[in-house]
Amino acid sequence: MITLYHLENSRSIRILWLLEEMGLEYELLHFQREQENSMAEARFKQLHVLGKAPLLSDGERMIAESGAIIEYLLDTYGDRGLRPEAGTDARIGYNYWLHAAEGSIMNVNTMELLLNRFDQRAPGCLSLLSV
Ligand SMILES: N[C@@H](CCC(=O)N[C@@H](CS)C(=O)NCC(=O)O)C(=O)O
Repeated sequence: MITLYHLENSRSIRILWLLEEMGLEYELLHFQREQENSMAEARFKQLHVLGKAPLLSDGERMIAESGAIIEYLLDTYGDRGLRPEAGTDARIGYNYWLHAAEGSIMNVNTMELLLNRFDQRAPGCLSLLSV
C-alpha cells in the first residue's frame, strides 16, 4: 500500500499529482505547518530522519526526496508514457527538468523566500547585502 505523507503548501503536491496521473491507489495523510515558523508539525518530523516533505511509503519502504520518489513510482509501477525512453532527446529534457527543479530552481526560490522574510522583519536589510 502506497502512503503519501502530504505537508500543506509544499512540494508534496507534485507527488500527489503524479499518483493521480498514474491512476495508482494510495492513502493520503495530511500534515500542517507550524504557525510561528512554517516548519512541518512535530509528528511529521518523527516519520523520517530528514523530516522533509514529500515522504512516501510503500510497504516497508519509506522514500524521501521528490526526484527519488518520482523515479521510484515510475520504475515500480511502469511509467505509463510519462517518462520518455532512455537515449532520446526527450529523455535528456526530462532529466534536465527533474534535476533542475531541486538542483537549481528551488534553491533560488528558497533564497528569495528567506530574504523576503528577513526584509519583512528588518525592512531595508537587503540593501545592506546589495541584492
Ligand atoms: N529536496 C527536497 C526538499 C524537501 C523540502 O525542503 N521540503 C519542505 C517542503 S517544500 C519541507 O518539508 N519543509 C518543512 C520543514 O522543513 O519542516 C525534496 O525535493 O524532497
